[in-house]
Amino acid sequence: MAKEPKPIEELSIWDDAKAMIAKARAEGIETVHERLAQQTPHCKFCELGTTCRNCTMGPCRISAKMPRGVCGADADVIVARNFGRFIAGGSAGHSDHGRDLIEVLEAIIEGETKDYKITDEAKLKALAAETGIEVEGRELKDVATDVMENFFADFGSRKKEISFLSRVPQKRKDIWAKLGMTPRGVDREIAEMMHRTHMGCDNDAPNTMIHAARTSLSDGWGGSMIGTELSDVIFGTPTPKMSTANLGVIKEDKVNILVHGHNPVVSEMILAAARDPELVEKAEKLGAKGINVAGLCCTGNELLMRQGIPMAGNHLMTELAIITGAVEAVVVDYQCIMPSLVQIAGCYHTKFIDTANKARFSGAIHFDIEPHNALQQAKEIVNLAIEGFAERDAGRVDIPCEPVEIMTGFSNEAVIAALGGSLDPLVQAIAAGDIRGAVGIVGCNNPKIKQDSMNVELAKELIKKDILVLVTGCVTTAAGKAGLLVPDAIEMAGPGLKKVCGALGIPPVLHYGSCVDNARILQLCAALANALNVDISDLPVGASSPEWYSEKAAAIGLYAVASGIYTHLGHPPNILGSEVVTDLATSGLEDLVGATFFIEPDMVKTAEMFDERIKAKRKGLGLSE
Ligand code: BF8
Ligand code: SF4
Repeated sequence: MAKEPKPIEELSIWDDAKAMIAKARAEGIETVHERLAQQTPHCKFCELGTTCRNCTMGPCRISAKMPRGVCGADADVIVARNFGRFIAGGSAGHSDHGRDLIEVLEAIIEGETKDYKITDEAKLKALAAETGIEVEGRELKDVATDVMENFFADFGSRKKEISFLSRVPQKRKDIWAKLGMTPRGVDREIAEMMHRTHMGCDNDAPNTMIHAARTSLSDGWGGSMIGTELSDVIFGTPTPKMSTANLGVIKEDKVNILVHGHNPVVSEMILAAARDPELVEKAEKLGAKGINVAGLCCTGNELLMRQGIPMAGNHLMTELAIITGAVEAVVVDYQCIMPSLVQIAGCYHTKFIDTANKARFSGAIHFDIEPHNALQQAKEIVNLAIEGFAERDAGRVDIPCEPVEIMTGFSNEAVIAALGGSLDPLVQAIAAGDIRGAVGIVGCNNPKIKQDSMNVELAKELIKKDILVLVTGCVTTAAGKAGLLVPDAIEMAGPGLKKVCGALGIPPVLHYGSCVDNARILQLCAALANALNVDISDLPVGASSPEWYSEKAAAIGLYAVASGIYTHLGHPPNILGSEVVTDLATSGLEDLVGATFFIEPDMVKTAEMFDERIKAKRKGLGLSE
């Protein structure tokens, strides 16, 4: 018998979400919330992390009565192995995305594409110089070739360490070297994680956890950082700009195309095609007032940061956006795309289009977007969307709200430019206590949690305490819808933040990009630590992922901790079946890497924990309150 899903009021803090969940239920369309009810209660063994399917002597489940699997592995070994593979999955996602950017750079260099180009030459040269490549007196193409080869090598096994370790404070590198945690090639760490967790390899839980941390570091300082930096080189480094967010960005009188996924390689081309005068004219001939491209999830963040394209929603809004009935096409690349979108699109005139061979969806229209054919394929996709406009059923359209304003585009380069060319004013504001510290709130929605309740509450609690907040990923839309991403939000902040952000005309919550762009936050922390000649773990900073769900979010959390950043999670990963692993994650890592995870579902308490930590770190640096 079908289980009752939760009442709508308990599912989201947003009116647009609640209106669309109600519409879905009225129209008999199933969403993530109904499916969660069906899946609840979840398997206790899986929740604790004590199931193992790594060989066919099993599968095995560990309990007090059955303390060892068939091979003899105990709960500690099994939990650590499962967590290690979880981290490898997340690191692989971000990093394979980063590799795709190197391949686009390669296509540009080799003249295989005219659709992409090097947009930020200065940034390319700066990256080259930072990673030890000669720039002076050389052709741009030669510099670009060396950058490309260097980054490709960062994925392999020939390097002792990845290139961007040049950014890491020496004290941090010494800690990693001592623990055997220095990230080498990205693919190497991920492959080694899979090897170690094969039956009969790494059967010492703490040792497996150290390699999990190393794997995540290869993502944060490797794959993700390469993804962010090359996206800036190819599509431009973000600068501050205004945009809008929520389902109100979908326009009743326009052809609406939603881009969803992560990699700007696809969404930038869809945007370029949507601006093609011939296609705009065709849309107008068919009765539309133009073509509207809006973003979902992280590829939305990428377009928002660089092009100011509006944001329709985050993870739990992706199904609901289609339920407006006004979406002609959802164009996806990869990651965090619920397969259910194909079925929901099928309930309307919406075309669901996938574009990557590594992320295909049964029932979708498939286009293979490659560097050599990207714009032409994108134009065909936009054309399909335009033709779909005539099929829209006006009687089923409901766009539930007006959009809210947001400010975006805070790359480190933009922040430094706004500060007059160096980080010194930021360091001074921290020293003076106007900005007491900073916390990055990152990650997802999870249907187990009332959508965005924790993301928004934590941001509000922190800025009240003069703690600057940086947001990425799906927290962006949450903060934006709550009115936190506009300069007026200083009214919700403490006096110090109000003074500093007011003087700069910026919000107290800064949009720092997509999930791979957490690399920007790592870079900022490293630069601050270097400016103060301390380690990252000495800084009054923290990280949080209140509503996380994905392997990628876990990898982000772990690379933050391994980089020395105290990190909050709103709910635990599936590790509680091992005391050894849980204790290591929540306390033991402090002695090893100078930071731990803490798990706390209450956001007022979470903000207090960050406050305490920041107080202690300020004291350690000799700064007054
Ligand atoms: O990489 S925040 S739900 S969309 S995993 Fe996914 Fe989480 Fe959103 Fe972006 Ni990140
Ligand atoms: Fe069971 Fe060991 Fe095989 Fe895992 S590796 S399924 S614990 S026998």
